[in-house]
Amino acid sequence: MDTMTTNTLSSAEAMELENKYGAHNYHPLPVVLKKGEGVYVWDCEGKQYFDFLSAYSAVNQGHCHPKIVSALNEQASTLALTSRAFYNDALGPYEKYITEFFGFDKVLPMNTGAEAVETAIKLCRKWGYEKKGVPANQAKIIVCEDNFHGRTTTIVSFSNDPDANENFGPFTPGFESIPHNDLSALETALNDENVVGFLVEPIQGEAGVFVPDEGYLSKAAELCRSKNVLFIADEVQTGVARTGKVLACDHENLKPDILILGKALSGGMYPVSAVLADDEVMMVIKPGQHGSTFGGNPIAAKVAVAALEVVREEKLAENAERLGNIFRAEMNRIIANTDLVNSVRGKGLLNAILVNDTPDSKTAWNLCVNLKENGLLAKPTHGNIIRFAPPLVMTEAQLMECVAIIEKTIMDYKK
Ligand code: IF1
Repeated sequence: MDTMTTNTLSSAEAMELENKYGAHNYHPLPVVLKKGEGVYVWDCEGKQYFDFLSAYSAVNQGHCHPKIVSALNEQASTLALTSRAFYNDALGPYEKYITEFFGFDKVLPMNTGAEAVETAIKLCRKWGYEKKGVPANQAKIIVCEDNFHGRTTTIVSFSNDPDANENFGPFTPGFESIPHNDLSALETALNDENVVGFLVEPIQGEAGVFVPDEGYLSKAAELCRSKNVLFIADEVQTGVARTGKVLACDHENLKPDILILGKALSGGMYPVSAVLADDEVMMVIKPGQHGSTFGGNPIAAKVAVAALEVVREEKLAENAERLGNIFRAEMNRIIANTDLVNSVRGKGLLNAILVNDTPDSKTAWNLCVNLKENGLLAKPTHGNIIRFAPPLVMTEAQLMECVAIIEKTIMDYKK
């Protein structure tokens, strides 16, 4: 094959190249995407699809949003990277904008979600030693079972998914895992005076869009406050309008002590993540104690401002809330007429259906392959769960087209 003709690659050729030259750390659906615009993506052969994954909620603003593209282009051709050894004229305005947007004193800019989680862990531990008075090296952070916070060695240390941590040890100590959505487990764990933080996804994404009971998050935050423990919300997936509010924590009018954002903070245009906190916490980090070459670079700063402006200007949270209600009602209507799907759950436009088969069955995977044939892209998680998370710029008419595709695919399915 002539590798100089990559611009005219067929889907089969592209898959063959990835398979041959790339590490096999993913098992993608057999579709090769070449172009995206709004809620649509196209494969190498020109077939159009609705994107119902949105790069795991990174592309909330839709593919190639013109406002975010032009922020990227303009800054890329002006100044891309200075490192933090020098100031740059884009970072300050971004920091002002994002802290006002989310209501915190300070932001620490990073790049990927996992780096932001690592940042939050370091920040929380340091606060624990220097403000709470925990003895050296004794700080403990409580996490939830079935969590997903990224893939660094420390983060996989507190995962209970064998795929995530098997043979990646030795692990970082200092984490205790409790069942998610269990206030009494949290209360018990908080009795340890060395606990400095509680790290939680407001809705567990990878676990299969698991929504905790109403009131769980606000009561958990209250328990943390009563024990002088930081409540750390990982909103990398749930944040930036995905669940029908700007933050999933907003559903319970809850302000975390540390907020972690990533993915849609850039509209998926560029790796941009952030940790937000008030001064009392953030100021424990002093020059030289944390950072990264790319964190807070001018492109990231401009792109993130544009991406957050789109959220406001296009009322994405409101749209996600409204379309999410319609979507779950439609799924429930379909579920009433089929044995193939048991239930639908989620908030805003972060939803999942539970396929009526065992987690080791191929049914959900096959359904996703059929959805793809019918023009809609989604991915199974944990074998029998299919996550549905379209870009939030979707219209009601487009959503109803998607519902029709999903309904047809389910009704036509033969085991
Ligand atoms: C992959 C899952 C989703 C996250 C939360 C931190 C991170 C993530 C709550 C780390 C990342 C991603 C990573 C992606 C698949 C995806 C995922 F299925 F694995 F769990 F979205 F549901 N906190 N989630 O969800 O952010 O370092 O990746 O920027 O391919 O691993 P990252």
